[in-house]
Amino acid sequence: MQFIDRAFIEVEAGNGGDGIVAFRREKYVPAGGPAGGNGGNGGSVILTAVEHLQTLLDFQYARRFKASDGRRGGPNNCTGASGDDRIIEVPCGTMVYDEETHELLGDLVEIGQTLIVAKGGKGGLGNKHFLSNRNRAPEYALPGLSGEKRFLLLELKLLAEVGIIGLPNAGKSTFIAAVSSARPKIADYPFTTLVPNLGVVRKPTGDGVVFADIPGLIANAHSGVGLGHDFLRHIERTRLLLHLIDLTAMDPIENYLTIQEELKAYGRGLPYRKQIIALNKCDAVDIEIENFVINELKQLTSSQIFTISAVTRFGLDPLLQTIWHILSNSNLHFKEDEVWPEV
Ligand SMILES: Nc1nc2c(ncn2[C@@H]2O[C@H](COP(=O)(O)OP(=O)(O)OP(=O)(O)O)[C@@H](O)[C@H]2O)c(=O)[nH]1
Ligand SMILES: [Mg+2]
Repeated sequence: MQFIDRAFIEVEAGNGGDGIVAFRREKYVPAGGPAGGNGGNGGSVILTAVEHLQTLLDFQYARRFKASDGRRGGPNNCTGASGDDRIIEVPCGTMVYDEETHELLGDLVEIGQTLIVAKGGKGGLGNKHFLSNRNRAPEYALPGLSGEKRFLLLELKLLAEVGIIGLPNAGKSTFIAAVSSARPKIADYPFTTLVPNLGVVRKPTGDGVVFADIPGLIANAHSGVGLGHDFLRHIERTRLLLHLIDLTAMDPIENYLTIQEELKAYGRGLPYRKQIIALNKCDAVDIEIENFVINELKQLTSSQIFTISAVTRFGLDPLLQTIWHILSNSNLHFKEDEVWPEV
């Protein structure tokens, strides 16, 4: 499912350094000519698309970016040092708009692609530049020009990488609320979630991964029972399914099988998508029940099984660690042109 991530940032290029007025002062050269150097150019602010970012999360904290100013020119025709460019890394797919005019300044699609969003001011000319036959000793130089300053809107279409599936009431929304800043409705009745919620979960490396919490599936959802199964299209392009099972349910094993059946009925690759099973609400059941369910599930699937409590947060860290590990395996990348076998 697509979700638009937005960030507002302010970028300011460096000012050009001033040109200066100076004259050659050398022994035995009575009237040295003009020798004031030009100012250095200001640094520019440049966006560059990188592979290791997937969201615009970092811009919640850092919003203002300034490149450094050019230095003043020096005597003896020395040009001032140029200011350093300020490079800002953004994820591939970032669209860049001028916030005031709404003009699209660029779309950073490819890794390594760059876009100058604020151009550094040119350095001013020193008096040496104004030497002419009419004026052998110009007494003036130009100041450096100001660097450009802009407010930008960055937009990125995010794709959910992890889809959370399970029966109604399994705790899917509670889970996404526990691991992200998403605040979906949570209630102790089925079909609380009617439209998918997305949450961005931060990896230890700093970048975010998008999780999608979708409405609960029930038996025969594929024939329209409950909320039907159309919303599964929102997780068709995820790389991993997190299957939540309510340990307090009457028959957690049956519930597991129900969801597998519904994935098969939906097809389009979902039955073959890698799954991790999380047995939720372990805070509310005895360890014997937990062990029984784990043993039964092991007979049915080779998927990894975790025990968690979305409410007390028990077990969330090891589960997320495993998810990050799986996602770092590039073989799991969803391929745009993949043809799903009919099920
Ligand atoms: N004891 C306990 N209760 C939980 C846990 N996780 C969720 N719940 C409760 O289970 C109920 C259902 O939680 P939700 O997060 O709304 O479940 P859901 O899977 O999103 O449900 P639908 O949106 O209806 O599909 C709520 O009353 C939660 O407080 C848990 O780890 N332990
Ligand atoms: Mg829900």
